[in-house]
Amino acid sequence: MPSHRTAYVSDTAPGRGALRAARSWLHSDAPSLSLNGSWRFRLSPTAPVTEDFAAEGFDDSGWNGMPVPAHWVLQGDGAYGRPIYTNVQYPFPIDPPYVPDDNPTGDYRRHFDVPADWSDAERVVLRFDGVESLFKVWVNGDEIGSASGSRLAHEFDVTSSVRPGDNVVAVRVHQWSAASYLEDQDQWWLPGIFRDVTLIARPAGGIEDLWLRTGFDDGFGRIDTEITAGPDAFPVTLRIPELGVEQVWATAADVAPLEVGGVEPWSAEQPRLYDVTVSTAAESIALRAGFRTVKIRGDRFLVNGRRVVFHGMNRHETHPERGRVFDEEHAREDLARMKRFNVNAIRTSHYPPHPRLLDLADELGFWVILECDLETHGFGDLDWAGNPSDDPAWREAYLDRVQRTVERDKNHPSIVIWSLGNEAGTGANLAAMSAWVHARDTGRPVHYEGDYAGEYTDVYSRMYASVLETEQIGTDGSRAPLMGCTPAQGARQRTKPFLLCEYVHAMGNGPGAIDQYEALVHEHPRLHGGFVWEWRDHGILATTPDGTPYYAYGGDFGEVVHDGNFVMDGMVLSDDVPTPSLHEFKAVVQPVRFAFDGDEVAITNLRHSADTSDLRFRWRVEHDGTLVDSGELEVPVVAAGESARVPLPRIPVARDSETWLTVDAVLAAGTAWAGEGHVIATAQLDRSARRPVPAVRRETDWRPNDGTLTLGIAEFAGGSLVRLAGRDVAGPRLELFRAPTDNDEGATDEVKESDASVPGVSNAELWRRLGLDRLTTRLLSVERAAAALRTISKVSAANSALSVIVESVWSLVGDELELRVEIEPSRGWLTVWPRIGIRFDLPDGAAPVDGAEWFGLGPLESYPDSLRAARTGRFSATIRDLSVDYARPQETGHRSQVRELTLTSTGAEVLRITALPDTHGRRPGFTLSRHTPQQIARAGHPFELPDSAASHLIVDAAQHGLGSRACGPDVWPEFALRPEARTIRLRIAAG
Ligand code: IPT
Repeated sequence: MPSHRTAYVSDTAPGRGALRAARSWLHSDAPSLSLNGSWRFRLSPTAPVTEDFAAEGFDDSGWNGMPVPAHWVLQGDGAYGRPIYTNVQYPFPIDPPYVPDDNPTGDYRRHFDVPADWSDAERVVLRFDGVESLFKVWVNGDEIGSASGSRLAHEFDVTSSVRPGDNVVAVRVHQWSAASYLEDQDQWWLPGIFRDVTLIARPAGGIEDLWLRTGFDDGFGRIDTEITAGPDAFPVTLRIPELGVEQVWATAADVAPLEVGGVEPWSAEQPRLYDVTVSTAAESIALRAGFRTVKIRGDRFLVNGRRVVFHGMNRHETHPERGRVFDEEHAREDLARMKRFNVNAIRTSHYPPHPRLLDLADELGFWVILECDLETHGFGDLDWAGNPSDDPAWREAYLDRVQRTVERDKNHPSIVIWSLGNEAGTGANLAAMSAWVHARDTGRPVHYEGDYAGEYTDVYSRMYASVLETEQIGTDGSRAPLMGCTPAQGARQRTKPFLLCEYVHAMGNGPGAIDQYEALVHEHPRLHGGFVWEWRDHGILATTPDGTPYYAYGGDFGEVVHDGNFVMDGMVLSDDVPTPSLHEFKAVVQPVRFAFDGDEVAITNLRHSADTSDLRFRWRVEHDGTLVDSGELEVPVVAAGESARVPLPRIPVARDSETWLTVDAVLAAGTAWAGEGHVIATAQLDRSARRPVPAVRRETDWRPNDGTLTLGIAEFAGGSLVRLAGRDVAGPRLELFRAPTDNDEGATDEVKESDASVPGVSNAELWRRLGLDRLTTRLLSVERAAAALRTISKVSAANSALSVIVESVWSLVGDELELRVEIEPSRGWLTVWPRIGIRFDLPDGAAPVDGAEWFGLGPLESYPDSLRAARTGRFSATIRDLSVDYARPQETGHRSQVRELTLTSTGAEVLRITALPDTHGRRPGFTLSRHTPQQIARAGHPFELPDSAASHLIVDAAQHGLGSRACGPDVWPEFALRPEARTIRLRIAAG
């Protein structure tokens, strides 16, 4: 039976006791004392019935140490339980507001010394910046109060309980509480005191709260100051030394808006900040103000009068060892990385981050959608029955959450939109939150995606809308109904600015089609871009029993319910490595665009407001990837939204090789986030002279043969290749399978973009049903001619009548070996195929292949719907670096449009392969890996891949696109690979 003492865990009220009103997180010179550090800690599997641990004299000598801030499940190597990952599901019965008796509860205690001179303080405040999920506080045995709202700040008045010298604080933290129903975000459940704990002396005559509402209009800055302070705080002085401002207000009644001339505006591109101090005799507050005005005019979202396009990321607070514990250095580096990849916006999904993150966003420059800590997604599976969002019993909790969100961060110029939360259905409590925000802050609009009908929000927002649907939203003429809207509501939504709060799901290898969304933004000004789901993988560093480190995902900690690797959907891997998709994003959204036209290039500046005076423009010419000339383009300064045409340099065109011009826009000087020369935009121009493709030589003297022979460097036995240049090689065999990507495994119902897909059934499942991962071969014929060998095989899978006929012709052309493979499917194949390739297996042996050099697209992997970051050039990589370490192994490493490929062993050339275009001019791609697709498909984590020193080369006539179907649209038809006849032609030589 739960005791009355623990009944409060099911209390829907957000807090009790001496909890104080929310206020800004300010940099003040008032004395404070960090209570971070080692606390005494005890974990109980259920909420203990007694609170005796809170008594001053309680003996905690038998307890262990626990760092604050930390999540207890990430400490002590499992001694304090394990993390749980769920996306939509609640990891406890849906029985609101109750939670199970099995409710891990952490009791924390520590001593602290209050300095003697704090006795002047008018008040002493104990602040918690983040505790998951409900906690109760005692000081020197006095019960102070309780609070919930894990990612929100809570301050308690502890004035009457603290004393100079030694004090004891005790905190009881429950992993589960009524509040857990409001915190069903797609992430790990990580209990504990995970943000700072601070004791603050509030001076008499100090500034309780401060809000500088800034604006910018035509060179003038505006500051509308709200000071929350007693009459004894005045006079109050506001200083902005750089602008020569020194304003003294004698009384509260005198405080009035200021207008300041000669001000430079703040923007995400030019994050101009001014140091401001606001002081009384007792306290001085330091802020960094940015001047900007946020407005919605019609269906445009404007900052300083100019339309904003969000090239954003959804950012969770996650770290493989610390979880949601903030590390400023890491966060700064992470944000600098965003800037380097042309990210200009952050949605703080789905809760306020550590308050310092907003200081960094102000300073480095991001448009921020600051989201409240709220999600009740698990009620979606109940058709939203019982959803707290529409239940008056939870109204106070909802309002408390949004008040704590807005009040804490209201001073940040980077925050341009408030978001009520995520995936919480709809209802009166959300509408009440919005009404409160509108009344409190008239300077920023309100966002909430779940308000489909647009009843209480200012921007129209959707997640994972397809390209088609997004286009329909951008178009006035479209009659297409909008999701969740009556025609009238849809018409209202079309009067607002639109953004995709989540799009292009970056799980595993993918997403594709980022460029299609980007193109729409420039065609339909109502569309304001969006926020990729999501920035980082949330892997947790773990080790296998034999000590191999890996990044754990759902299920790796034995959770009862979990959502597997759905938490590994970032553009940055858990260990900070940017994935190819982030490079693709960078290339797609590059703020400077190039259009080649004859002997000129038009350079367009798509930035919000910054001109191009911070950039230089470099060019280089390469012949088959070898540099032949380079220089700088003379480009006048191009204002935001403008273009300039400049002449191209003279380009020496080669006769026997490809000629490519590359133009880069680079930073002319270092910034806070990148060094001088950092490339922000690139384009290439193909100036190659046309060269004939050697015609296929048709042999006429074919006659049956046993297929055991030598042709140049190739040795055959029974019609099969056994050696190339003296090295054992098996193959080539038809390979139609790729280790399914997370998008291939996606089974969304919505497949209207791809008629070859089946609603509710993943393509990977269709491929497995068809046996693409277990093809078998029957040799139909072997023939030879004077200097050629021809085999014809029929390839099919057990229990399938579908087949593919593969004709391979090996021939000597002069002293060059040519392989031509004609691949022709039977009738009746209905699905898309993952690839059409031929695979060569090079077993382990002396001098194993361990790298590749190629001329083609690179340097990173690319797929038909993700080609924008790839450029034509000459590249090399180790076999290891040709694959990306996705958290769940899957297809990786495909390099498109290869012309020449050299396999190497410790730098020495082993085999040289030249790929000839097919009759449509298409060139194959390749992957080179230690593992076959079948081996990769069987592994759930990288450590499950078998040790291998073999190498597997797959030359693909084509690969299927990537799409975003793990959570969103399937591959667009143009990039979907249909079973079709293909030809691969290779010239192969010894290294
Ligand atoms: C959407 C969620 O908002 C986000 O938190 C994340 O879970 C994402 O999906 C998938 O990774 S909700 C989904 C039902 C579209």
